[in-house]
Amino acid sequence: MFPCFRAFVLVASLILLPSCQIQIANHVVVTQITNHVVINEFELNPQGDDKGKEWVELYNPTRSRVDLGRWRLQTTAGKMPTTIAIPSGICLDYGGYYMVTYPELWLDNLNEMIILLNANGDEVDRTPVKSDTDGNNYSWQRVPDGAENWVFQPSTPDNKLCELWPPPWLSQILTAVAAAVIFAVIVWLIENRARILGVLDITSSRIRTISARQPVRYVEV
Ligand SMILES: [Ca+2]
Ligand SMILES: [Ca+2]
Ligand SMILES: [Ca+2]
Repeated sequence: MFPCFRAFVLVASLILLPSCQIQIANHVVVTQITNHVVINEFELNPQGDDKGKEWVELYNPTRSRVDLGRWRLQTTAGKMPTTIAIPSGICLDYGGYYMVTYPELWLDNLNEMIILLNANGDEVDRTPVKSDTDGNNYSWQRVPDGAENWVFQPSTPDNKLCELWPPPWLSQILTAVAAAVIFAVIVWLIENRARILGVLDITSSRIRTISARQPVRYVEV
């Protein structure tokens, strides 16, 4: 097959199909997910105390920007499965990552499975059941990113959110400036209401005068 045509087929399959087959090292062929955000990597058992150091990495392999606000992650193992809500304002462009962390213990080291739900509560993705008894920097991860192929290897925590315009800090400044301008206009109108009413009164009387002077025209039919 011609190289250009193969490239066209690859790009078209990434855009149009929910998944596609790609070849990685050692002639291994894996399925690449392309139609929804995935749980891409998770660290169940970091080195030392796990509290506050466990994390889950989300990845967007789709061609669309995805708003993750009010999406949730559910754990399933242990006595107290945990649900973590993603705050509003978090979004991912194509190829974006978001690391979900929690200040308490939330990922069991044994037989853990994590489920990703969207803002409507619909399941978007779930991991296979995995364990991590090593207590080091190894994590479970899709290899390559977004593939249905899970490998336990040195972790690659990534965090790459979409670029919002205007950025949140600029939005806050613009909102504050707009509120100040509106407040100043209202104060000025109140302080100058007498003058404004006088101008309006003079203008309306002049209009009435001009209207009264208009000659009457008769049209013969
Ligand atoms: Ca743990
Ligand atoms: Ca540990
Ligand atoms: Ca990663």
